[in-house]
Amino acid sequence: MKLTTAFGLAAALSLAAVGAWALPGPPRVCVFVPGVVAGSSTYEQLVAGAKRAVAEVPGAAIKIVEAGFDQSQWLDKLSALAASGEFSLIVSSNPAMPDLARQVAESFPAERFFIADGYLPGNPRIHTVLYNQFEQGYLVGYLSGLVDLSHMPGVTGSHKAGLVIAQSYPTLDKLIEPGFEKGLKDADPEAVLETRQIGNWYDATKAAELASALFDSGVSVILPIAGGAGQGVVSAAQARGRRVVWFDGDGYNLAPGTVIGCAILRQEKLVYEQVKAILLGAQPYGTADVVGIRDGYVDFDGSGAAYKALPADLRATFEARLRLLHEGKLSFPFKGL
Ligand code: RBF
Repeated sequence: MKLTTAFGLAAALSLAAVGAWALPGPPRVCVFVPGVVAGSSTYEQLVAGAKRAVAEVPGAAIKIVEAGFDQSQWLDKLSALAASGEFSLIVSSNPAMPDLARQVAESFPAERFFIADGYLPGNPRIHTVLYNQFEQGYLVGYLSGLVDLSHMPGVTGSHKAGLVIAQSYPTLDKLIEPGFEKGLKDADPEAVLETRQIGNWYDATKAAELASALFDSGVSVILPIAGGAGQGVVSAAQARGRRVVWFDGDGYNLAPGTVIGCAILRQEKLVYEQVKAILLGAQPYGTADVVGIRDGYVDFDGSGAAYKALPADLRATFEARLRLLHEGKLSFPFKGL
């Protein structure tokens, strides 16, 4: 049994070194960060997961490239990386990346791509895994509705919640926003969602202005989908004793007492697993997977003190709903973008 496993591993490693790649030689991975790493949980997890996978495969190498916030440069930067012929695999993350990878793969057919947090079925050079972000949005929408109805200090009972977004894009428009709204209305059928747009992923000052206006109009809880700019929403909430729900990672420590719930993605685990499997010879190109709560890649992190300080009956109601999703008794199947 042991021998078989050892042989299997050795065979997989030598396959990775000599045969499984369109390019010769040991695997060289490039992580293309479409933005900057600092302040973006999905990107921090992307880099950490890829580094962990590469460290476990002898001979494999990794390079991290931050492409910056100017989206008009991403295609050229990605093309240059493929043109260099240096990388057997380019790994990236966000819903805009599959289409850029598709364009680059047309010119550089030897290149292979794994894109997390994106969706593109049927391209033989690209593998994608999308998160069911309707579920992720639902969780914090439901929590926001319950909190607005509670009689906690700083809560207005306005029957409104806020969404401050960096920009509009298909997974935001078709999954995150409707999921948040559905959760909100399931908690409070009278509630309405107010959405405001910043225009980029870095302007925390503009995010704070938009959030302040929403809070001043009576909103109790805001969800930012804004990368590093989301910090501006947190500051505005802190200054007014209002609340924020967070996305992608653990945001409790950004502002203790202000961030009251976090709907998380287990992107580090997903990227680690996928990159490791590819480095060991798997060739999942052409497939577009979708993972959600039941698969363990979307979840709610209730470990923060501010969540635990919410009224016990509110948490019980929320956790009963979370359980329904975990058990599949409530589900929002992905129907396309
Ligand atoms: N998320 C970030 O945290 N930081 C970013 O800089 C960032 N840039 C993005 C740019 C584009 C064009 C798109 C479509 C998404 C971007 N995201 C970014 C969003 C991210 O992929 C994800 O949708 C959200 O973090 C919600 O999970």
